Amino acid sequence: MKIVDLLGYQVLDSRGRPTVAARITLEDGTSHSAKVPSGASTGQHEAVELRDGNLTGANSFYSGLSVTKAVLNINSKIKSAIVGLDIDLPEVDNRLIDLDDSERFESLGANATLAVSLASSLAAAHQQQKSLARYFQPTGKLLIPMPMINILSGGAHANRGMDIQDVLIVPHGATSFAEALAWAAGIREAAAKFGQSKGMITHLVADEGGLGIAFKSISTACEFVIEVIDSVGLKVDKEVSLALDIAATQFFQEYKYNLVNANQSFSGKEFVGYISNLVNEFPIVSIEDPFAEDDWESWIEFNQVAPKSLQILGDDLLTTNQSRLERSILDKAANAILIKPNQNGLVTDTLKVVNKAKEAHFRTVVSARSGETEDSWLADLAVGWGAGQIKVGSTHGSERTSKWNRLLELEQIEDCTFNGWQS
Ligand code: 2PG
Ligand code: MG
Repeated sequence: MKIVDLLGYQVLDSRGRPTVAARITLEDGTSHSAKVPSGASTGQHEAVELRDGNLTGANSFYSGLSVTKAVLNINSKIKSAIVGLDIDLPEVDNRLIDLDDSERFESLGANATLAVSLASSLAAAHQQQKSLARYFQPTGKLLIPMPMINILSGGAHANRGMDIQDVLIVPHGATSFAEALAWAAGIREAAAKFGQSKGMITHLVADEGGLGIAFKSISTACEFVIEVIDSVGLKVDKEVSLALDIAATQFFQEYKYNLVNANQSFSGKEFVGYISNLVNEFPIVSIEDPFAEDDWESWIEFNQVAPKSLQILGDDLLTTNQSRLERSILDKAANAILIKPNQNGLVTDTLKVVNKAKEAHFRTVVSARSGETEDSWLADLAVGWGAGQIKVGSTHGSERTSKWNRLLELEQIEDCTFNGWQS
């Protein structure tokens, strides 16, 4: 079935900032559109998000963040290259690479390429009369991922009220996705009430729907969430554990890890010790970006001393990038990778990263961004790719619930399993 039209346009994300949407029309008259998300704590090795940077004129209200250049790339070069093709995702992605063979889509913008690549995936799934999840895995039981849910937010997502970015929970004792989400929603609610009862400011909700309570120390934040889990009658460690996104690149300056709220500063070696103590003291099953994006030495050192069962998850370190993943496999710098399609720029190449990671027995966690849209394609990708885990933020905000709700739907309508934490 042929692509008869392509339209790029600017829309808003959950932070009220512009982002790119693309809409593909097929010869049967159906249209398939997708919007791309955008990060705040971005890694410098991510594919390039093209923004206008204009502070005057029609789009100046967006403080230079408008994306009309990326949109124009879709409506000119990309449109000419793909209209008339038979819908085929790998072929569309190859055409995008032909148009921009730079390392990180510097010319077209990864926000333009991903929007088109995603819209093509949806169109290709439609052609085969399948859901997006089933397009990637046509037969067999689908794996519904274990969610990692944000309870407390800090760092770049909450005005740095807490030094680290996220304290999350992993409801690994749940026997279905629906149960896992119910537990998470209960814990998120109880956290707000508990904080309020202690006189904390709990009405400030961060970018990903978590509570933006200002905790001076990481330990106090962990203790708080543990107390809340216990208060709703769930067993800490046995049923629900903690996960942290340290997002350490954000507070790494001049070779020092500076915990500003805690008023502490560490060398790389010292911070390896600090993180080791933290994971030994608390029921933490996953730790993301404990060190800065290019501090490979600390990552490698930590990997040697960390408990074998701990998930050491690379986000800014790996940026969904094949060569950085390969380096981390060789160097034994991590054992899991966060998968964010917009760090990569193409759906097919993101899937290649997932497959490479699985081959190396790295765990894969598909992740939303802090600036999201109401689209739910991420849920289908996580399921269709058998990623095993997903991170979407908290249980608040429609840009978050659209993904959770799609997973609830897939769990109902598809032949699927929910294997738990180790899958
Ligand atoms: C992260 C993400 C999502 P951002 O660091 O993992 O939580 O944040 O999209 O701001 O990079
Ligand atoms: Mg992260």
